[in-house]
Amino acid sequence: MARSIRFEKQMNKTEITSVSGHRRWDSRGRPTVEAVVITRGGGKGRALAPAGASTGSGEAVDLRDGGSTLDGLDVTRAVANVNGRIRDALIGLDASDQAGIDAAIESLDPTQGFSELGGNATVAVSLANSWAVADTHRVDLWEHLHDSDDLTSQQSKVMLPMPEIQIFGGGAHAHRRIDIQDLMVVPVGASSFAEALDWVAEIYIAAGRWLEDRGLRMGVADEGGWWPAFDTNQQALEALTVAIESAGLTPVDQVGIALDIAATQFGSGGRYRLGREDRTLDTGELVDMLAGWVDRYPIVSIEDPVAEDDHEGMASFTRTVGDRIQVIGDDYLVTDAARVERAAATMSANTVLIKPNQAGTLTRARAALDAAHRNDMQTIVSARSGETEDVSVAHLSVGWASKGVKVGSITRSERTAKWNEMLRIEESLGERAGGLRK
Ligand code: 2PG
Ligand code: MG
Repeated sequence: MARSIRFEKQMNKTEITSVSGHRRWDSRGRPTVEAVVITRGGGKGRALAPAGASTGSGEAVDLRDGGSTLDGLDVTRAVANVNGRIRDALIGLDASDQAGIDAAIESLDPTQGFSELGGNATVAVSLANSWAVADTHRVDLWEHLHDSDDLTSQQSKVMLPMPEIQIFGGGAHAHRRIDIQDLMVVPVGASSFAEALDWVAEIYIAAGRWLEDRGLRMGVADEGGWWPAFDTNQQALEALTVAIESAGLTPVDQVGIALDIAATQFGSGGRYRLGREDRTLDTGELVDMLAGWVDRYPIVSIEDPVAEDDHEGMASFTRTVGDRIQVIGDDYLVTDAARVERAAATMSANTVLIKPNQAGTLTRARAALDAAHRNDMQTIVSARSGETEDVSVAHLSVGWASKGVKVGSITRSERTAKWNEMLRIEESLGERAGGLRK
């Protein structure tokens, strides 16, 4: 008898006793949704929804109030949905059944992309739920999420994802001074996360100095990278290559370049407008231009080289350079398992960006990641341009064994919150730390 009472208590430790939604602020000074989930065992999970600026049309809906206050960007309706329908559906359920929790949320909203509840409401609750379970068991979130087969190589070492870190911002994150949205570095030769960040910080300093010397330093972009007054996209690539060398690092062997072209922002229907350069390219010309850059610069990765509707362009670009570099689908795949399967079948990308808020729940994001890994595609867990102190993506990238992690630059606290969390995870591993995924 005593045994069965103890067993019951054990079983109920992860029962959800409280779900609440709160209105908080993000890195662009816009309101966002925070969710808190509490379990019977005293576990508490908290998560905040991020927000994109260059979003794919197939993403879960970021529900905003509309109207004139705060540019229509308030989230009181999404917060109310957490405190109303979502809360009522989840109280009493077992938080440790993440798929069941996410299915319960899905059953409340039959629309594509959670347009009634708001993907910002659903992702905050879904993530908060996983934090609550981890806290109930007193383990780190990454450990709670990890599947030991994914993580362990020889001697049970845990490998950490390779970071892509922004040095220059452009596109929608920097008033379109240049068309490319993100110019990042990838410290491919670093042996640990700590060393990777040291290298990137040196490159960031060198890039800032280079800009200062030429009077090109304007400020910082949305994700903390420099926002320079470049006149052409190619000038940005030259500057980045020089910055890597000035930091005393060797392009290719030690540090590569990753670009997020975010081409949906400046093209559709196979026509691409390069604003500052005053040129319009068709898909073939854009693919040729980017492939030419791959030949000339130490580029290891290109994301969304063409617009989200340019399926043929993605396939053609992947055919051209996919055996040499990562070709990443972000707006193109929107963390959606079915789209990932299609891209695998048509070989129109070889890497999938995983953004939980594009999917709307952890279970859907995980399904996209699993679809990628099943098809021998790589994955990169990514934050958004609108962020907070939330560090969920750091834990997802380690726990889900993604190849990479992308959270913006090495400045601004909403970015360094994630990098610092990666350092904490690496330190906590001690002897188990297996270096970076290459
Ligand atoms: C992207 C992201 C992050 P946003 O395009 O990959 O850089 O930007 O969150 O604005 O979509
Ligand atoms: Mg992108």
